[in-house]
Amino acid sequence: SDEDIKLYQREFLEFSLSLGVLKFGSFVLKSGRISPYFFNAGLFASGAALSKLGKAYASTIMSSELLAAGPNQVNFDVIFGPAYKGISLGAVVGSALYNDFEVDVGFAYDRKEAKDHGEGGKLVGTSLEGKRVLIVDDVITAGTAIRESHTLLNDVGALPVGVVIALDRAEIRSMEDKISAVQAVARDLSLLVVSIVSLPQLQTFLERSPDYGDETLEKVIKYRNEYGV
Ligand code: OMP
Repeated sequence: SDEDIKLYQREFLEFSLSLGVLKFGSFVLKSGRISPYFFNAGLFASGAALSKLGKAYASTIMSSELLAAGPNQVNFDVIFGPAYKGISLGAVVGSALYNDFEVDVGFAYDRKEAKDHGEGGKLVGTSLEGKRVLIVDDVITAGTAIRESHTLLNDVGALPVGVVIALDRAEIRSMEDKISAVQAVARDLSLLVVSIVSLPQLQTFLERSPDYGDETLEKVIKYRNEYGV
């Protein structure tokens, strides 16, 4: 592969494999495509796993164009975690940004259903009105969930500036539309999308880690040739 990988990206892939978050085999995706690998972020399911996950997201943010001028400045005010998976992800990312980089941004999330008592409303956390917002999610394949968050944020007067995800599967949308969901989100919604790792980096990782076998690498290359951007 032509895609280089950084130390924290290699460590993230090793750690995901050790937890069974990243698996090789044969998996049917939401899209119906049959993939030789699958990433199940729901298996980051312990204090240690969540802590390391938050650190990997924070490192990605702090080595991306989400940085602003000035020491440890970012170009967003609030992290938004879409229900359900984004809620815990957003919380650990916000916590890691503070612990590792002394960046203190707000945090908010949505409910799937409105409440009829207590704090009420669909949104919980810091106010989003007039704020620059970073959306935190796990995997983007087709990008459906991101578009919903974008609409919701616009409706409350927030300015979505970017998306951070763990894995960009970097697959073409269709034979007629050979850009990825991430590229389409960047183009249609003017959002900067950054990921801890992407499919080309997974290939590089496998090329440098013979332990996972030639067969796995070959299947990933074949899948990338068929569906990769
Ligand atoms: P989109 O919302 O279409 O971008 O697809 C992302 C969703 O696909 C994730 O939130 C999962 O439900 C699922 N998924 C994974 O979690 N991991 C994968 O490796 C692949 C998928 C998928 O089905 O494409």
